[in-house]
Amino acid sequence: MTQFSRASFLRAIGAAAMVAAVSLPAVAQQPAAPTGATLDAIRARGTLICGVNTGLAGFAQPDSQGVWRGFDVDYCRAVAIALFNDPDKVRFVPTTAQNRFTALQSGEVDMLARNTTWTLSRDTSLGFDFTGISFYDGQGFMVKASLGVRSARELNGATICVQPGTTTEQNLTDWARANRIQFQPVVIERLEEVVNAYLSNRCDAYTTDVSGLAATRAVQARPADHVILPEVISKEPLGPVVRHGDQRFADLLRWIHFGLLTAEELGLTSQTIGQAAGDARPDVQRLIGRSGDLGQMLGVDNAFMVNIVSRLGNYGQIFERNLQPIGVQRGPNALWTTPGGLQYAPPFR
Ligand SMILES: N[C@@H](CCC(=O)N[C@@H](CS)C(=O)NCC(=O)O)C(=O)O
Repeated sequence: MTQFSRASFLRAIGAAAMVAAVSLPAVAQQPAAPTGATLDAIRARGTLICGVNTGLAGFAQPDSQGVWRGFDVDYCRAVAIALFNDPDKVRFVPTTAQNRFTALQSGEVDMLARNTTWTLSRDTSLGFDFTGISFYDGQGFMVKASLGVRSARELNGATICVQPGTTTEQNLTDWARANRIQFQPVVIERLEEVVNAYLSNRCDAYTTDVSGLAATRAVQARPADHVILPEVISKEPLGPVVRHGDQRFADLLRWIHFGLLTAEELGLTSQTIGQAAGDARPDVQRLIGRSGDLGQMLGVDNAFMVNIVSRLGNYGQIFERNLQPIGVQRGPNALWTTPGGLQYAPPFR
């Protein structure tokens, strides 16, 4: 036991009401949606209903005018552009880590564009389809700089704040067991409350996806007072999710993501894609819908990628606009053509 042992455990006992057993999300197995049902429903309604985070800077958060902004938000807007040529034909529904899956299963939302990790059980028994990996992430820990902790290995005996219904909660248990680290979980459902618990020293560390830590740190009065420890203890491939069985909707989301990557790969930006008709490269002609009828194959306008990229930018532009302000680097989310980059789109043809 280290510096954390006694004081930490006493604090944890004080917060006993907040401490729950490590739990799995209360979601049931769900029958698959009929193919095309979601797309038909969205078209009939005239609006996409997108499940997003309750508020994570850079990913999904209403601005001072109440307009939703962020990386995940742009994925929702891209779908609305493909379907309605209008980025505002979206109703954003905030979902917590715990209630996001029931929201999707019950049909309350059409899709999730929300830091949700692709796992086997979510893909199968929860009845979902992950449509790609829009953001490669991993789980980390954040502590107050004043603690002087430099490594997660020093967290033996610590109280650790975590949200339920997450891979975070499961990884934390696995990691602690594998590394023989004792910890006291403080499990709190609402993001704001879990962050407040960390800020008010009810826990020594806060753990979630590193992107979530960066987003939380960026909005603190003094970000430098918080340190993200170097250990990344898991793989968290995040991406948009739909209900199982609705392949036409899943295909559309999948190829929007690949189209955004392809635009970046081809050097087409929000500023240039509108003038790309004269670009003789066959790949460009297909992406902008002047050959190949690829949009039609997805049930949308052949110019859907021009409409999306001209308004939102390509993948790199969406990334930089939303995530540079919170200090997130491209890292593994660089294109595959850059060393260390994992973002790769199959042929857009
Ligand atoms: N990627 C993980 C964690 C996702 C997650 O929900 N993280 C928290 C902390 S960043 C979050 O977004 N909470 C927002 C909320 O519950 O409103 C998962 O899919 O289980």
